[in-house]
Amino acid sequence: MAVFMIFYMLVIIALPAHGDAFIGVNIGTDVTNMPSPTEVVALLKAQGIQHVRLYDADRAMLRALANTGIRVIVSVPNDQILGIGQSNATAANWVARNVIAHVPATNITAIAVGSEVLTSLPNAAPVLVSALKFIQAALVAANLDQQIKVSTPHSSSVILDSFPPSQAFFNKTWDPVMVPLLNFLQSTGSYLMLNVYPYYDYMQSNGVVPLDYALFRPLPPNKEAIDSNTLLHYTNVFDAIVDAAYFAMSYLKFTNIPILVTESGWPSKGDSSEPDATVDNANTYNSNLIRHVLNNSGTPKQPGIAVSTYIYELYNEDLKSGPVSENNWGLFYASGAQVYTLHLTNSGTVFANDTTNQTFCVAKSNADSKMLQAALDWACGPGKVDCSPLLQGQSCYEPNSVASHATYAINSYYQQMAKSAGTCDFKGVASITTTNPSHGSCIFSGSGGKNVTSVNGTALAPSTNSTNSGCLSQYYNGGFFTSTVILTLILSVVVL
Ligand SMILES: *[C@@H]1O[C@H](CO)[C@@H](O)[C@H](O)[C@H]1NC(C)=O
Ligand SMILES: *[C@@H]1O[C@H](CO)[C@@H](O)[C@H](O)[C@H]1NC(C)=O
Ligand SMILES: *[C@@H]1O[C@H](CO)[C@@H](O)[C@H](O)[C@H]1NC(C)=O
Ligand SMILES: *[C@@H]1O[C@H](CO)[C@@H](O)[C@H](O)[C@H]1NC(C)=O
Ligand SMILES: *[C@@H]1O[C@H](CO)[C@@H](O)[C@H](O)[C@H]1NC(C)=O
Ligand SMILES: *[C@@H]1O[C@H](CO)[C@@H](O)[C@H](O)[C@H]1NC(C)=O
Ligand SMILES: *[C@@H]1O[C@H](CO)[C@@H](O)[C@H](O)[C@H]1NC(C)=O
Ligand SMILES: *[C@@H]1O[C@H](CO)[C@@H](O)[C@H](O)[C@H]1NC(C)=O
Ligand SMILES: CC(=O)N[C@H]1CO[C@H](CO)[C@@H](O)[C@@H]1O
Repeated sequence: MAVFMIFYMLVIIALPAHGDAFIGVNIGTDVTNMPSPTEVVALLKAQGIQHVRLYDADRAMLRALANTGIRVIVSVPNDQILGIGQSNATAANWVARNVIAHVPATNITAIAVGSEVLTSLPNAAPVLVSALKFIQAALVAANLDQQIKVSTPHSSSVILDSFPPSQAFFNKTWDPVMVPLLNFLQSTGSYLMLNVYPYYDYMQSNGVVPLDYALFRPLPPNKEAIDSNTLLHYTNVFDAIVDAAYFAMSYLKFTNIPILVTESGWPSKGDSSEPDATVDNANTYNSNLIRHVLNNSGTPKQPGIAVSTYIYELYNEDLKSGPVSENNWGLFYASGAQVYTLHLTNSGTVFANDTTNQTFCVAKSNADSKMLQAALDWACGPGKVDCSPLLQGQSCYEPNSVASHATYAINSYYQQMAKSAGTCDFKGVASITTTNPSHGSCIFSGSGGKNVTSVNGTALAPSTNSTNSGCLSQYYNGGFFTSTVILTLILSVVVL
């Protein structure tokens, strides 16, 4: 046991920590009304998506992604692998046209050479490693090999006997490719790209894999899967598959190659033979997956080692053939509308549009306007709310009424105080609502989970007992506002 522990610790130490795990999204384009690259990028920005994988290296898309800060994996489509794997000149051309032409404006971080080549295009397998090496050589020549990694995404079906994970190994048929490939990934500091689909494991298991286990839902302790060789507990299928890949690599004596999950997801709709392809399950899987990845907990075998993951996928691809589920893996329709709203409140910065628990503090409709004025002045003064959007010409000036301005200010205060109890009262003129009061370009704090100003103010909002009546009306003046904000602000501090 002691020997085992030491070995185990060495394995952990050997794996380079690649910083925090992130969530990315795959962008498939088999869509009837595929949005323009500009529209795609607008959606990515609105959703806070910072990492994407393309299935090709589309020029217009790469241009639209320029100067956005979004990190991009480009792909060599499967039908170009034979050519690239047989000619270093072809590979160098591909890199020049599809990579060198776009960096550094477009932040290309990796090249995925093909997609599930071993299982979907086995006749290209003999040249797969050559293709990776030729592309790597072209990156080295351009001095881009430090910032751009080269790898190739695998189907998890290349891993056999994947439960218990400690007994997993790669299908030996592919050892002649896998061994040089892992050597390449190790020597270039790249990662194993793996597509992880608990949905298919669940579907193919004929009831052996519980749905909750596939969906990251809590299991009763007696149903938790335990690897009897390592005594590691598995609470979800995703971790078990990733660990099976780590074990399959160590079986071939590779212990320091990180894993990047290039695809994972759940379909929201299926035909009659796919009863678990539902909106609820898709939402549960993807929401839990995102939380799990961003929590940085790693896997039972490699705790704390980031397993960054790209969700499959951004859009529903209605043009894909196959069962109905093939057209329903997306988070969005081509229109940009959500297929479902992920349950992600407060869990991170991507997909920040969960409105499930969103609450706002607003002025009551029958509130006395003097009391509202007092609340407004208090929030913008001692409450330390940034009320500049209420100034004339700014986004929340219109409608220029005391009720509207007070609502903006007291809501900002409420969000700033992390919605804690008692911070939405203001002598009884305020109340909590779930309706987002944002209008036009006036975005209320707390909408979309974004722009929630950090808690800096230490003053407490006037409650039922406050005697502060507020006398300065710098944020509402019935239309006679003059630009003496700074002066009045100073005055208000002195007066209060
Ligand atoms: C998500 O929120 C952003 C603002 O944070 C907004 O621009 C975007 O339209 C929202 N997306 C959806 C689908 O509601
Ligand atoms: C291709 O490989 C040959 C032989 O190794 C080498 O001489 C040549 O420079 C390479 N060409 C490119 C474009 O990398
Ligand atoms: C590109 O992405 C890498 C990896 O996330 C990051 O370290 C780098 O700062 C980015 N470069 C630019 C110019 O944004
Ligand atoms: C291993 O891969 C070969 C080639 O794709 C395939 O024919 C065979 O069925 C696989 N073995 C298993 C056990 O899946
Ligand atoms: C988050 O990580 C911590 C330890 O890193 C772990 O105890 C906790 O269970 C994780 N939470 C989730 C939701 O995975
Ligand atoms: C919403 O709030 C309830 C009660 O506080 C909590 O149990 C639930 O997890 C929250 N939902 C989300 C999506 O955050
Ligand atoms: C919070 O206060 C600190 C120290 O006073 C200041 O540096 C920081 O900028 C403030 N943050 C915000 C969002 O106002
Ligand atoms: C309000 O006044 C009552 C009675 O004077 C007192 O018991 C209570 O603590 C006060 N509440 C606050 C928030 O000051
Ligand atoms: C939606 C929205 O209002 N976003 C804003 C959040 O805050 C940042 C910086 O404070 C702005 O740049 C965004 O426009």
